Amino acid sequence: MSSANFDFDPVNLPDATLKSFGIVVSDWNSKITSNLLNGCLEFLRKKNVLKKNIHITHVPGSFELIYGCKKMQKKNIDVVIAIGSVIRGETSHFEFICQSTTNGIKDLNVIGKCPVILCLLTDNSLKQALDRSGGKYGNKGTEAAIAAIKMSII
Ligand code: DLZ
Repeated sequence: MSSANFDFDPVNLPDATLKSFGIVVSDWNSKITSNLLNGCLEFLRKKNVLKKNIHITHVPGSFELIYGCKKMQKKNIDVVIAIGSVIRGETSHFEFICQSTTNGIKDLNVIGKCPVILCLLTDNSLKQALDRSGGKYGNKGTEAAIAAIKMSII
């Protein structure tokens, strides 16, 4: 686990054995997003979520997570998880992508038929992103899986 953040305490989680999860993964900064995906999958499997109940789709960049998650919500799925990594460059693109993606996912949580967990790393550097995707600050993909399991019974 990443830190002393007890909101993501993996103990006392509901039974999600028969729940279904859709994971939409952005391929931009794929080294980071594949680490996040692995952390997420490892935890879901550790909690006995069946392989056949985990559906994975890839999209080109974080901005496309919105559409990917919208499509995923229409399937027979209990919780969707959006995985992306935005790393600050020298333009304002960073803010645009972070804000629009976050807002889009928020809208899906308001109008869609199942919750969407936001696992969007927004970092200043590649090193920071590595630290949070399986490095010294743990793996935010694992935290997303914990949040998803909690939301699967709501
Ligand atoms: C264009 C762009 C840039 C500059 N940076 C990132 C990034 O750090 N992380 C990310 O996930 N996507 C980035 N993108 C791509 C956009 O998300 C999107 O794929 C394109 O603008 C095409 O719609």
